[in-house]
Amino acid sequence: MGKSRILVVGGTGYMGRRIVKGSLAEGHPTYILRRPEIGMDIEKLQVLLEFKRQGAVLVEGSFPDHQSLVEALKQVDVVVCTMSGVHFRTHNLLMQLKLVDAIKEAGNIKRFLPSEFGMDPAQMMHALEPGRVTFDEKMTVRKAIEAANIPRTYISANCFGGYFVGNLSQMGTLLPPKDKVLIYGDGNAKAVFMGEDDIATYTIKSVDDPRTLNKTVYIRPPGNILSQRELVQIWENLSGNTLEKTSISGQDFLALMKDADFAGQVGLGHFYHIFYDGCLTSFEIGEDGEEASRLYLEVQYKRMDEYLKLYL
Ligand code: NDP
Ligand code: GO6
Repeated sequence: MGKSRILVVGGTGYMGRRIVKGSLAEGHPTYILRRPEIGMDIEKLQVLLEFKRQGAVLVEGSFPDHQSLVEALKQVDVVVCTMSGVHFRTHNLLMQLKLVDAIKEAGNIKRFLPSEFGMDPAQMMHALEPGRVTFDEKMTVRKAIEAANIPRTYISANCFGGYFVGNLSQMGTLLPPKDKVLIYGDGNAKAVFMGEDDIATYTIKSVDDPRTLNKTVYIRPPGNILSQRELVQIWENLSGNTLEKTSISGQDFLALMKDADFAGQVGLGHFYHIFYDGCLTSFEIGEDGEEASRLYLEVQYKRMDEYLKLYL
């Protein structure tokens, strides 16, 4: 059996471009949706042209144009969507419903991976407003996929290193603090931190795997299950610099919401669930799930000491 043809939707985005890279690296015939809405976005176009140079096929298609999506889908076997999450009150994730309709009509798609790549939305039924919109929309998309009986895999990738590790999980910055670090509560809730390239590698491995059919793949490798305090300790060891730690109570943390803009409120809610509730590790992976590092033992996933070295 040959490698499936993969269409990446959202291929110029943060996770999408890594998925494209991973797909090409694994030798999958790789297709990227090229949207006419690209307009004058020269950076996006250059990313696409570089992927084309590396062997990807660019296929034109637009969300408002149903038939164009159907035609694009007919050329491939698998669809990985990395549509943007909720950032500025634009409900991008629900645009995937159009993709679901097109997949239904095309009828040839062997596996669909919708845009998830974070916390498992099925575990977030009690999430706080307004951040819960991310999970609600992802669940709406799941319902549509399941109602249409589309073969699928959901990837729960936990915390992207770029947003949660380089900054020692400090909000509003992407770089490590120099003197002081804010610790969430006792700092001992266990989270899961991942290098983005490894998320892409595990994602691509799962697309042709019968073991992941209609399942959620949790990327939760044992070496990357860490508390915020452990993450800070790794950085202190690497940098040789001890940071002053101040703890913020859950109540005080949530009170920050009233002065935050929409995106900030979404972020605060997500951070609260991760670092105070410990929502990434508070459940066992059940019958409907698989853990990625147990499926793909050959992947040498990046540990967070290695990841943080980039920030020295
Ligand atoms: P990006 O914000 O980088 O956007 C990805 C792509 O979405 C864009 O490149 C674009 O595709 C497409 N897109 C945006 N707006 C539209 C639109 N109006 N119509 C059609 N396409 C659109 O996304 P991320 O990579 O940050 O997020 C991908 C997923 O990962 C989301 O589900 C998000 O929730 C999750 N995530 C998880 C994180 C974690 O720590 N676990 C961190 C950040 C995100 P094109 O390339 O075609 O222009
Ligand atoms: C990442 C962020 C970082 C927000 C997920 C505000 C969906 C998920 C781990 O877009 O809101 O500073 O699971 O000030 O399922 C954003 C979101 C993180 C990035 C969380 C995310 C994680 C989305 C910030 C900030 C570094």
